[in-house]
Amino acid sequence: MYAQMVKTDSTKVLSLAEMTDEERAFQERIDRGEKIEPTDWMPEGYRKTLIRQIGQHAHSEIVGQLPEGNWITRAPTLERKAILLAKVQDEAGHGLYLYCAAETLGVSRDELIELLHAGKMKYSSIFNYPTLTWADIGAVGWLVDGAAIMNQVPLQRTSFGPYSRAMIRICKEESFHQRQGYDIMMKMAKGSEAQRRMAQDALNRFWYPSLMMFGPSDKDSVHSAQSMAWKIKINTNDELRQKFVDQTVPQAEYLGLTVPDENLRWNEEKGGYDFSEPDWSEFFEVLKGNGPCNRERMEARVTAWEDGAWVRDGLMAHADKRVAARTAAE
Ligand code: FAQ
Repeated sequence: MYAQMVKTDSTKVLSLAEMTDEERAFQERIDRGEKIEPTDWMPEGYRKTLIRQIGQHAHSEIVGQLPEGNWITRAPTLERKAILLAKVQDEAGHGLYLYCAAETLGVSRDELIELLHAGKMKYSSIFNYPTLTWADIGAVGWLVDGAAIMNQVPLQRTSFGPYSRAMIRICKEESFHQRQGYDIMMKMAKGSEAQRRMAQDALNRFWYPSLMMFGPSDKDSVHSAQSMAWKIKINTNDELRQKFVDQTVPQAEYLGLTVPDENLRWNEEKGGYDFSEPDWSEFFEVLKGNGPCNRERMEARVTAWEDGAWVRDGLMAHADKRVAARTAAE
């Protein structure tokens, strides 16, 4: 069952003529902009693709707490500590909404977590990079949450009802996260020379990993064509990456920081920036588990899961007792 869920068959796009009557009726609903709800008929590939994407998204929110959680005890002021704590808690909430959305497709949260821990499901590549200084927390909020919003705003219009509704609240919270990150960057960039250098260094290290968050270039994206036909994805990876660069470069200029790309140029004709691609061999290495923090992140998650077993057991024992008492009373 696990293997079936991991291997999706979403790569081949069928024409309307090649579809069965059920598949055609389903595709026509999508094309009319109708939402698909959990009890509706859906092709197996649609269900599996959603489980893969929503599950990966949920895991990203949970693993994504680690690089920032690392700084809660070291935030420079009480106010910054409270803000960061709230942000990290929000990410836990996002993970939970998303696991719930995935559960409506017939997979349990425990199964998804087991797949993650067994290395059979992914989480976003970005969270395999370390947060070495306080400026990195600014860069994560500004760039990582910025990239996440760019990707997730269109997902509010995704075809699967529970996923699109989860996205509405998540996007509101991500906007606050992005603003708090930019606020940290402003303080650092306009602070002492050492702080400005720290902000520049954070931008240097997080720029290309943030561009990688949108996934491989369109020619290497396995799932985009079918996912877009099903409106599981609304834009291609390259479209969103371009929008992110166009939005972020003026923000870097306002901070007085330099985007670490000597090929970065405004292209009047296309109405956007030309920019260097990330190092895709690094991206695929990170996906294979060879990024700077992959092992550390997985160890932290597995340990947290094992350490929390007594809480889950306690809750279940209590729940079982209540069910037994209710049954006896009936
Ligand atoms: N990292 O064919 P495509 C956040 C994989 S939330 C790891 O283009 P697809 C909040 C992909 O799974 C960030 N793997 O795939 C926060 C596939 O492998 P598979 C997460 C990646 O799905 C902020 C293969 O490469 N957001 O940051 C990545 O059509 C701060 C081929 O790629 C979401 O998950 C990657 N970056 O497009 C939390 C949004 N990119 O499964 C804390 C929803 C690609 O066949 C602090 N997801 N892969 O083995 C999506 O929009 C899509 O899944 C994409 C990838 C765009 C990420």
